[in-house]
Amino acid sequence: MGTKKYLLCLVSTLFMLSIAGCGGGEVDLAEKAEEAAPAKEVTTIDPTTAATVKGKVSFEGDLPRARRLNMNAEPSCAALHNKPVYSNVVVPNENKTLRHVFVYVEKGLEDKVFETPKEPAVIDQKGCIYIPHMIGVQANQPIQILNSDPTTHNIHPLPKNNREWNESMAPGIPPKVKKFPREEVMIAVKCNVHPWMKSYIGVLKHPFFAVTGEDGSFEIKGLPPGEYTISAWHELLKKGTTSHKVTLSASDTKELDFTLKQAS
Ligand SMILES: [Cu+2]
Repeated sequence: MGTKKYLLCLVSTLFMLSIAGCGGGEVDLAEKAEEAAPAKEVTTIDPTTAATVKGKVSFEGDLPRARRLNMNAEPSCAALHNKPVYSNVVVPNENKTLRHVFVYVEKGLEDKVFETPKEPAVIDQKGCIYIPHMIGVQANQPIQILNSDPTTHNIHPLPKNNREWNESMAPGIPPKVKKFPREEVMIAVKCNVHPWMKSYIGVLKHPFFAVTGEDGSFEIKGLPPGEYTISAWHELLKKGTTSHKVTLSASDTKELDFTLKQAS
């Protein structure tokens, strides 16, 4: 895109006019317009009245068998493991709950502004898988990406609402730091070199999210009293109880359980 056309598009966006014709630059231009907007005042939450939602995410019905990852195409990856490695997509826990479910406040915080954490979230490429499999971050929070492997990876997020990029990372390379400025649940991440590598990043404008772990539970603390929609996202199990409406009074702790199943 030439400088003249670029400026034209930028100006159009700032004045909320049509950006048709700017081609693939919409995301970049929207980012620039957002950066230029005056910073809103950060919402103050009174910790003495803050509320909590917690619960667990279970599954219903049969789950697909865990898929074994075949790393034979890359002997340097296969050599990093002395036992079979399974896909992290569907991971049931012993108590019939699920790992790797992103639970978050979907609605109810639109009029509030939260400070961006300076502490980075971390994704490691280790054993030729992404660790962890799923993270949540706030918009513009730094994401530090490591390569702990003796092999080259090429990390490639596939956002729809943010700018797409990919980075080749040779062994021993210093960590890369990236950020996503706009909300997006979820951004799939792949490796251009190793087709079995996959992970997810959830980006929100607030800090009220959790990823379920070994006991399938979640806890979201510090919420101001209000009415919320709390939702659960899993890569494969997208049916069942995927969201709850909840009203939180001052200092409430409410329990919410989700039950996910596969689309039939
Ligand atoms: Cu890789």
